[in-house]
Order: sequence, then C-alpha cells, then structure tokens
Amino acid sequence: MNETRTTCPYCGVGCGVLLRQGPEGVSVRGDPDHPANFGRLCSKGSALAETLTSEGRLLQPRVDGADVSWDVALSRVADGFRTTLERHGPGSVAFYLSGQLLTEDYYVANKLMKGFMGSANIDTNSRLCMASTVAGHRRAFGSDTVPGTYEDLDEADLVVLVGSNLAWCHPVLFQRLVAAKAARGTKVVVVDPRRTATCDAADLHLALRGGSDTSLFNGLLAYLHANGHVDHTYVGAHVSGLDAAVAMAQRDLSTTGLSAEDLAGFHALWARSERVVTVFSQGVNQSTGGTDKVNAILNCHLATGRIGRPGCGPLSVTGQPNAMGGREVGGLANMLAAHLDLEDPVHRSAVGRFWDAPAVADRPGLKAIDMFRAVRSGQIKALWIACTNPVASMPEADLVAEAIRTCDLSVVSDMYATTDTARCAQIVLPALGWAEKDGTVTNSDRTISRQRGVVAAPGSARADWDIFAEVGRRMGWREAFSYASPAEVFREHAALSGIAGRLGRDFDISDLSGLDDRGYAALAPTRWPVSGARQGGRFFGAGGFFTPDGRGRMIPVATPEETASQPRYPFRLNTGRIRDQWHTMTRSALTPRLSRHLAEPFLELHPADAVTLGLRAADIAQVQSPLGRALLRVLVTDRVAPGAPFAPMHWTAEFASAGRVDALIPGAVDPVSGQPDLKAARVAISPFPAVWYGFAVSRSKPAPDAAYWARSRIAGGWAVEMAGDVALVDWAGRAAAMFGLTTSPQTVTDRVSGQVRLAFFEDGLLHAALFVSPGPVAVERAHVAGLLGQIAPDVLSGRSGAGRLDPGPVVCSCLGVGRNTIVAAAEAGMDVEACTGAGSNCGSCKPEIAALIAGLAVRAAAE
Ligand SMILES: Nc1nc2c(c(=O)[nH]1)N[C@H]1C(S)=C(S)[C@@H](COP(=O)(O)OP(=O)(O)OC[C@H]3O[C@@H](n4cnc5c(=O)[nH]c(N)nc54)[C@H](O)[C@@H]3O)O[C@H]1N2
Ligand SMILES: Nc1nc2c(c(=O)[nH]1)N[C@H]1C(S)=C(S)[C@@H](COP(=O)(O)OP(=O)(O)OC[C@H]3O[C@@H](n4cnc5c(=O)[nH]c(N)nc54)[C@H](O)[C@@H]3O)O[C@H]1N2
Ligand code: SF4
Ligand SMILES: [Mo]
Repeated sequence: MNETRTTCPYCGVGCGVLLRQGPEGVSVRGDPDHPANFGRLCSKGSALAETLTSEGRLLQPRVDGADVSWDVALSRVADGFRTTLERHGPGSVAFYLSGQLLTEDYYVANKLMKGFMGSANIDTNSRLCMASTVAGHRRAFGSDTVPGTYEDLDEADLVVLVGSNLAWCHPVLFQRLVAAKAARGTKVVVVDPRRTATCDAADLHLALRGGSDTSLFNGLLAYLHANGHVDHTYVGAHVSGLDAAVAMAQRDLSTTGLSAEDLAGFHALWARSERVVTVFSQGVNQSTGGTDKVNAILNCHLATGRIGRPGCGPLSVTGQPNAMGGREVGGLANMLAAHLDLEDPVHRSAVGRFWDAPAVADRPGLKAIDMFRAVRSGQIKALWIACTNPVASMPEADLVAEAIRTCDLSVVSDMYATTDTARCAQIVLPALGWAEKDGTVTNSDRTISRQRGVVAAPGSARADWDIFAEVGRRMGWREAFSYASPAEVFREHAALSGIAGRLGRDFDISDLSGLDDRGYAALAPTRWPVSGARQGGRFFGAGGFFTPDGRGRMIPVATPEETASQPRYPFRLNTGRIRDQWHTMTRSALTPRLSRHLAEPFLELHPADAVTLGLRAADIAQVQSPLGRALLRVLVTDRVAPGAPFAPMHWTAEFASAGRVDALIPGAVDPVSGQPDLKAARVAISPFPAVWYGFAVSRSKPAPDAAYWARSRIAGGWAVEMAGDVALVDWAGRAAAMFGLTTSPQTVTDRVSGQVRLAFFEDGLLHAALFVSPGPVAVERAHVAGLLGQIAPDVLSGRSGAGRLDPGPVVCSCLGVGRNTIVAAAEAGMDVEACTGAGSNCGSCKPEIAALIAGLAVRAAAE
C-alpha cells in the first residue's frame, strides 16, 4: 500500500504521520520511523483524516464578498500595496503571519516585506506564543537557541514542567515522559496554578500564585547558591553575571503562595538531581513578566552547568508546528533572516547582498499588539493576514476586528471563508492546507521535517509561498520572486543560513542548500545544526555562547508587582487549551470525535467562588472586563484556586454566541518581548439570568437565535446548547427557523414543568429535535444525537430505554467511551482499557481515566 510520509500540522512536537489514500478515502497512522513520535499520535493527530473534508473550504478568491479570478484578486493586492508604499512609505504596510506557515511560505513573505517593501512590519502569532522565550534566549545565550532535545526527557532524573499542560498540549511528548518515569523513575514536578491532567504524572504539584514563577526560580537560585550547588568550574569558564543574579534573587521577597515544605522539597529535589530538564510553555511566556520568568529558569541551569549535556537543560516546548521555522526565517518584527539581527549593519548588508534587495528594513517593525493598534489608528493602511485568526486569538479582539474592517486594504489568506477574521476582510485568498501542500517545518527540538501534499487542491486554492511570490513579481521584483517550487525556496533559505554560520551564528543548514528536487522530496527528519563546526553537536555543554565574549549571561530578574486588584473586576482569568481542540477550531471542530470531549465554552470556577456568586454547575456565567463580555458554561471544580478561574481560548463566533475570551483580554504586554499577558485578565463574574435552557440536534447546520448558544459537530449533524434571559413563545416557529425547515414538528408541552420538546421528521426519519426547559436540560445527549436520521419514535422522551447506561460525557475520543461507562467498569473491578477500549488507541485520555479511577478509590476509602 502506498503511504506518504508527512508531519502533523498541529503542535510543536512535530509527529511524523503516514498518509494513505485508499478506496475509502485518506487514512493516517503514526510514522514508526519518525524520531519525534516513533509511531504514536495523540487524539488530534489520529483524527486528521476526518478534517480533510471540503466543507466550508474557500475555493475561489473573493473581493468584497464576490468570487473573482486570481488575476483580479492578486492585481488588487499588488497594486494596493504598491500605491500604499508610494504614497505613505514603508510604515504604512504590514503582514501578520503564523507559526503554522511552512518555512518556505514564511521565507518568501519575510523576504518580500523586509527586503523589498523595506518595512519590518511583519509580525506573527508567535508574538502571542514564543516571543518571551526568544527574548530570554537572546539575553542569556546571545541567540535564540533551544539547547535541549527530546532525548533529554528520556534521560533526565528530574523534569520540571513550568506553565505547561503537556498532557493535553504536547500529548506524545507527555507519553514519552510517562514512559521514562516508568522505566527509570524520573521525578516530575508541575508548576501551574491549576491542577491539570499533567499533574496526574507529578510527584509534586506546585500550585503557585499565578504570575509568581520568577519568585519561585529566584528562590531556587538563592538556595542553590547558599548550599554549594553552583558549578563554579562551568560558571568560571563559560558564564557571566552570577553575582548580580544571585544578589537580585536574594532580594526578591515576593511570595509564591506555596508552603515552606513544598518549596523545601522542590529545592532539595532540584539540588540532588544531577540531570534536570525544565520544560516551559505558555504559563511562562504569556505574562507581562514573561521574559524575566524565562531568564529566572535559565539562570538556574547556567549556574549549575545543567545545560547542553544529556538529560540536562531548559527546553522550551513550542506550540505551533513551525514556530521554530518561523524563528529561523526571522519572521518576527525584530529579527532578520537565519537568526541574524535586524539592527546589526553587518548582518543587514550581508542579507541585502544575498537577496539583491533594494531596501532592507533597518529598524524593527511593530509587534502584534502595536501593529493592530496602528491599523486601527490609520497609520497602517494595507494589511495582509495569513494562516492565523486574530479576531479570535488576539487580546483586544473586538478592536482587532474593528481595525481590519476599517483598514483601507485588508487581505486574508485562509483555507476557510467563514473564520472570524476572514469575515472582516475585503480580499480573501484561498490557501492550500495540510496534506495538500509541500514544504518543511521545524519542531521543538530543532528537527526539520517535510510536510508532503497528496490530496488534490480544492477549487483554485494555492500554496502560501506561491501567492506571496506572485504578488512580489506583480510588484515589479520578478527575478527575486521567480520560484517555481518550494524546493527552490528551501535551497535559497539553506544557502542564506550559511552566511549566518560564517558570521558565527547558530542556525546553519547550508549543507542542505545542495539538495536537488529529488533530495528535497526524500528529505528525512534532520535536526540542526547540520553544517559547520557544530554539526550534529549539542549547544552550550562546553560553553560557546553567541554573545560577544562567548559567555552565557545570567540576568538579574525581579518578580513583578501584582497589579492592584480592582474591586469591580475581582477575578484573575486564566486561559489556555483543551485536549481535543486546536486554537480557533477551524479544523479540529470539523470532526465529531474531537468535538465530543468538551462541546461548549466553559469556565472552571472554584466551589467557594461559585457559592459567593450564586452559580451552580451547568449554569451560565457572564464574564465581563472593561473591554467585552463572554457567556460561558460553569464547571465547578477545585482544580482552580479561588479567585483564579480558567476558560479555554478556542471558541469563536462561528461556534458560540459569546465564547471569544480574547474579547475580554487587555493588550498589556511584556516590556521586553512585546508578548501579551493572556493568563491574567481582570474580570467580573455574575450569573447570566437564564429563564430557559435548550438543547437541540439537527442534520443541517443550525442557526440558533439565543443570548447563549454553542454548536458542535456530531456524527451526521450538529448539536446545540442554548439559554436565554427572556421568556419566549412560539417554539415551533423558532425551531423551524433555527433548523431552516418549513415543516411542522411533533410537539410535547408539559405545562407543570414548563418543558417543551419538538421533533422534526423528514421522510419518517428524525431531522432535528429541540428540548427546552426552565432549568439546565436533562436529556441524554449521546442517546438523542444517535437518533438523527433514524425512525426514532421515542425521541421526545430524551432517554434511552431502561437497562441501558447513559455513557455520560466522552472521555476517550478515539473510541467514544463515556465517563459513566469507564466508572461502571472500574467499579465492577474490571480492567477499563481491556473491557471498554478507552485509552487503547492514542492514549491521550489516559490521565483522565487514571484520575477517574483514583477518584473512585479515594471515595471508596472514605466510605
Ligand atoms: N490540544 C491542543 N494542544 C495544543 C494547542 C491547542 O490549541 N490545543 N496549541 C499549541 C500551541 S500554539 C501552544 S503555544 C501550546 C501551549 O501549551 P501550554 O502552554 O501547555 O498550554 P496552555 O493551556 O496555554 O497553558 C499552560 C498552563 O499554564 C498555566 N498558567 C497560567 N498562568 C500561569 C503562571 O503564572 N505560571 C505558571 N507556571 N503556569 C501558569 C495554565 O493554568 C495552563 O495550565 O499548545 C500547543 N498544543
Ligand atoms: N486567550 C488566549 N488567547 C490566545 C492564547 C491563549 O493561551 N489564550 N494562545 C495564543 C497562541 S500561543 C497562539 S499560537 C495563537 C493561535 O491563534 P491562531 O493562529 O489565530 O489560531 P488558528 O486557529 O491556529 O489559526 C490558524 C488559521 O489559519 C488557517 N490555516 C490553516 N492552515 C493554513 C495554511 O496552510 N495556509 C493558510 N493561509 N491558512 C491556514 C486556519 O483555518 C485558521 O483560520 O492564539 C493565541 N491566543
Ligand atoms: S502530539 Fe498530537 S498534535 Fe502534537 S504533533 Fe503529535 S499527533 Fe500532532
Ligand atoms: Mo502558540
């Protein structure tokens, strides 16, 4: 059977995927030979084939809502950018890109903006993601170098996960860690204010006060110093700044809220573990003190020489599949290409000569938050957004929408026409997506892998590199943008990195510039450095930092003062990810399997807060900040601390009436990196005064009309949750409008309970059903959903027949196993995996199953 090797388009683990095109369509499995996953895939990776549908795809360029030819659309784009540049200069144009673009796409866009349009107003969603790490690395190492590798996780004695929910966000790496723990007793510490699924593997969970990581690591540094754990040989030879950093750490009297006992345990464990890896992610980066948090972590590794040796070192796990590739091509507003510096005249002229570029930008451009503010103020007049959905994912999201809508020229390249961002733009360009396009990505441990296209282009969609190159040619730079294939782009990128290597920089893959088309087609996963003196080696184990004196720098850092709590906005809203959705859900929400795990935008709220606020489980909470409002389903849980609720970042206007949490989040940024704080918005919470609740299923896409609604895909159709604060009548008419039907429903009305239940049939088969109730609707969701397209005479009872267990909310997405099924098996003393199948496929739900079983044991012990 013919299989194509490619790479998963979701997270930065960068798992290898084997794509097979058979008579029943495309199927996927993990690539056993890929060094990132050795055959494993998580729930999202396993469901990739289901996302390859034509549903919702943009097939043709659109200008002002009308389909046009590529020729018309690209002329508009090229002419628009050219005249804007001529009239208003390089400060008036901007690109906003994404760590999900392939390296070749990114390279061409960056060259076009920085070398030819002459502006560095090119920033990316990596500003929301990795910018603090980039800034921290550059301060400490003199370059944005990730010294760690995945093998370090296999070989460590202690792995500290800081602000990382690895179990849900990098599931295959998490499983690798769990395997290492089983094999060699690796200790695991999780530093997160929330008790996440990742904590199920932890020997110690440090639920610190949100934002206080610098205090934690300053405390650790002071302890290591006071107790003789500084590696003076390493520091003497390779590190500067020890005394100042230690002095600052000693002066840091801010608190983490952790017990003295937990802190002492952490310090002792760190000190006695020879091999320590610190994995860090958004709990560190997305913070107004994010860069300092990064350096507080790096300081501890530098002081103890625990860096660049097997099983040792800081490892920033990247979120997006090509966050690292974006950094390699210099896609951020303050970087040049190939890890070179925009502000260094030698670097600039070297790149300018290589590109034969007329006008290399000589000063940093605007970073994401400032960029959209400049669009809104009219300073930027032509904006091109590619492969990202900022109206849902940027702070100040409503202002971002307004900025795009009012911009003189707004262009969006996406696979889908109905994203929150595409809906605001004048020109929308259809882009090829995963499995359709060719190029390379670099994962968290510097491994470059190929993505390969095998599926035919839908409509006239084109690859991003090709679209950017054609605009470059139409703007008059024919020679510089004459690429015929991604292989040509890659060769140029690799050759340019050779200049960087010769200038003493870390990123040098110039040996790959000689790849011919066949070599590029066959390129196997390759970890850099692949060229020059460091070929195949590690970074920093023997010094060799990229600073002027070659020494790594310890940076004195202080914990920022917590902003005074505002009486009107007493809660600190933490946001992040769930296991089975990818960002703004444009692809992952296409699959019923992934939509079952958590089907609504929700708010995790501590029981004490719930009592104070008068909110019960399954109520709707109204969450408000000075910028906006969201309506979220309440999930009462002591996984979060009092005063520190959590909401997922994923829901957009496409999937919920008011689930876009970024509409609440202010644009406060880290002063060094410009990365916004997405984990600490000040909000007020109150009960949404619902007087009715609804639940519906439908074969056609429903258009609900209610203050609160959230829709999700189920097999063969859609499910919708609803609530309203105004009593309504004529449910039959409303339901018909919502489902787009003209027929009359079967109706059951219970005047005592106030419940209304309606079902629409087509040709005798269930087409849609709506259940309305004055309180949260108590029907078996999975049962009702399963009746779509069936004869379903008893659908309005909302219950499965006697003797059949309601499976409950889905825990195992792959096999669709519900919580009640798992609990019943465990209570009967059976092996859950063997008897229900739960956890037997991708294993992403194993932490949740383990927690369920552990919960039962605790309850049994207490009884
Ligand atoms: N399922 C899934 N996986 C993904 C993604 C996805 O959308 N869905 N996106 C990918 C991307 S782009 C990224 S960047 C990564 C992100 O991966 P992670 O960083 O692991 O994900 P988050 O959920 O954003 O945040 C991690 C944790 O930070 C904690 N946190 C909040 N404030 C603080 C703090 O002050 N200190 C500490 N120590 N912790 C804090 C939160 O409680 C949260 O549990 O995930 C990648 N993987
Ligand atoms: N509140 C809150 N907000 C956050 C975060 C958080 O933790 N909390 N995390 C932030 C982080 S770390 C990140 S990385 C961002 C992610 O936020 P976004 O980048 O906005 O999220 P995505 O949904 O991944 O957007 C990718 C878009 O590109 C489209 N697309 C997919 N493939 C292609 C392609 O090949 N070409 C083109 N042209 N388009 C394509 C998709 O349909 C989708 O619309 O969100 C940030 N926002
Ligand atoms: S861990 Fe999952 S989402 Fe991440 S690359 Fe692997 S399969 Fe894809
Ligand atoms: Mo990210």
